[in-house]
Amino acid sequence: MSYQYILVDQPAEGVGRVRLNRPKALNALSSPLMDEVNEAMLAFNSDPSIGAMILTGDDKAFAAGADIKEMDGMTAIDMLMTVSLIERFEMQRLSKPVIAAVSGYALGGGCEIAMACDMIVASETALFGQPEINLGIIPGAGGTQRLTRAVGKALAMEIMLTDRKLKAEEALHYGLVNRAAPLDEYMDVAISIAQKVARRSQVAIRLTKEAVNKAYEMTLEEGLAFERRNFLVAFGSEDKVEGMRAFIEKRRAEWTNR
Ligand code: DAK
Repeated sequence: MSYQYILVDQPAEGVGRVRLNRPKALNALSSPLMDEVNEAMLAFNSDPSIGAMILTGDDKAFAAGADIKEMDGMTAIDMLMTVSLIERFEMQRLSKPVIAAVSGYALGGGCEIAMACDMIVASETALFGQPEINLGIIPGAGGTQRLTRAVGKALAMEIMLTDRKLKAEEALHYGLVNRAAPLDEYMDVAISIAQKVARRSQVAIRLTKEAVNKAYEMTLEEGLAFERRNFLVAFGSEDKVEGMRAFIEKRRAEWTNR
């Protein structure tokens, strides 16, 4: 499959990577680019040889937001009817974990897509923000919800109402990202985390991801019931039998993802 706005590869066994590739526009998330990301991520999600994915940009920009030049000429109804990734795409809905490797700008829709991933690795140059307020709009792809859950109401308000931007170290401090790493290391860190995920049972990984995401959407009681159900599904898997036998026999487990 050849793409115009993204690069797709497998930097390590079991790891699929999608790189946004519109450097001249700081990887602004145009509809055609979004459609390509959607297609590539869905393809990885249904490829049995892939256990985890990385979504990234380049060193200067993860993504500077939705494409303002595209949105400039659009009406609200155009926006409503546009089948764009930013409107429809939720990394969270993919069954396999997605790690955002963020360097440079992650603004507006860029920040929102990173937050919709399961983990974020930031380079030291990463800058997170929701500057929509400067354009007379508000975040529309999860910013008001995910950022608030991630960093708390007070800071989220400041970021969204005053365009305060968070550097990598601050983002780490406030729990928005998993790791902050030097520019020449952040991708290796992301790949290493993705490999750790990809080496596990895809059955158990999928059930875990699902249950963790429910923590945002359910009461504790409902969430615990959901977790118990997923636990029992995992307990009935062939990988459970293999995992426990491998432990007892002091060998590495050979997962069949069944
Ligand atoms: N869209 C289009 N082009 C962009 C862009 C963007 N978001 N960001 C940068 N570019 C382009 C610039 O126009 C420039 O292009 P040329 O003029 O060279 O043709 C090129 O990238 C380089 O940018 P600059 O010259 O501005 O570079 P600087 O280093 O001086 O500044 C900057 C970098 C990131 C601070 C600056 O470019 C900037 O402020 N960019 C805009 C950031 C921003 O406001 N982002 C939020 C966009 S609004 C929705 C859900 C969500 C959304 C929409 C709909 N629905 C549910 C439907 C999301 C909205 C947003 O993300």
